[in-house]
Amino acid sequence: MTAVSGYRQRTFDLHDTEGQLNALHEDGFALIPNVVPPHIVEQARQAIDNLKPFGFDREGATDHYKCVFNRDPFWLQFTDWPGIIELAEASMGSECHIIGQSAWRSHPAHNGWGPHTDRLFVQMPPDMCEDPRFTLPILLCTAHFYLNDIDEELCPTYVIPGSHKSGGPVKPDADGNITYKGRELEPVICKAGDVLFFRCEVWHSGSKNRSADRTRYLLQTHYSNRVVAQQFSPFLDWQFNPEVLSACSPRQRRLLGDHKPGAYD
Ligand SMILES: O=C(O)CCC(=O)C(=O)O
Repeated sequence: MTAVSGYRQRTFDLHDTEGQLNALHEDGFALIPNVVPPHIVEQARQAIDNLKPFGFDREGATDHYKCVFNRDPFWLQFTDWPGIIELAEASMGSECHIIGQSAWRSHPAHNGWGPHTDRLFVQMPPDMCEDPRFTLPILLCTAHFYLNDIDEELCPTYVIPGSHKSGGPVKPDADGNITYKGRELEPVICKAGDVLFFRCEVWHSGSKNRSADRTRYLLQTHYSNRVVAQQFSPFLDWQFNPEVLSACSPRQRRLLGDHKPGAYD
């Protein structure tokens, strides 16, 4: 763990896979500063500006483009970014793969508020989930690559540390407040190039863009254990882009689904 000033959550060195993995089990997420250098942050923002919507993409106050890895080999680097891929493999297995990759532009009218979990594979009482004899397996995670400095105005992601151990969905109390074990949703304030890697059961939310004229740029790479099916939009009409496939390293091909043959491997 590294103590970096200006962060509200604990942060981890990019290559501290063990510390990050422990954080996924304890807090439900790991915040990792200084992952993507400024020139690649800038290239990614420009590449998002050049995206054209198709299929289930949407544009408006929030522009949301799905499976961008299939549009240009540029995006492949965000599937196996050094340090991040080690955490994906340590948490979801050496045959883990991506189930999607989403690019966002959140303009001033964007309102992403809506506390949720991304997926609950099992539900159980909190005392069972919190029992130290039990470890909730990590099957699905998302890496947020932030492409701006994020402050309270620029739609930070919110998280409740430890809430993946609730064993269930987001549950407001009788007064409508959302807390878990006394902790509230807290904003992840961070820098351009930082990564928030979080598991699917943690209670989290997007939020409003309260700035006058700034747009948040975000890239999400969604990972899962191999047993979780890939969900590539536009689904039935999905076709791999040959230019992207031919640019892949063997590891990137595996992340796109080129696994060892065998249903249980
Ligand atoms: O916009 C954000 O920061 C959060 C996005 C989110 O919650 C999600 O994609 O599940």
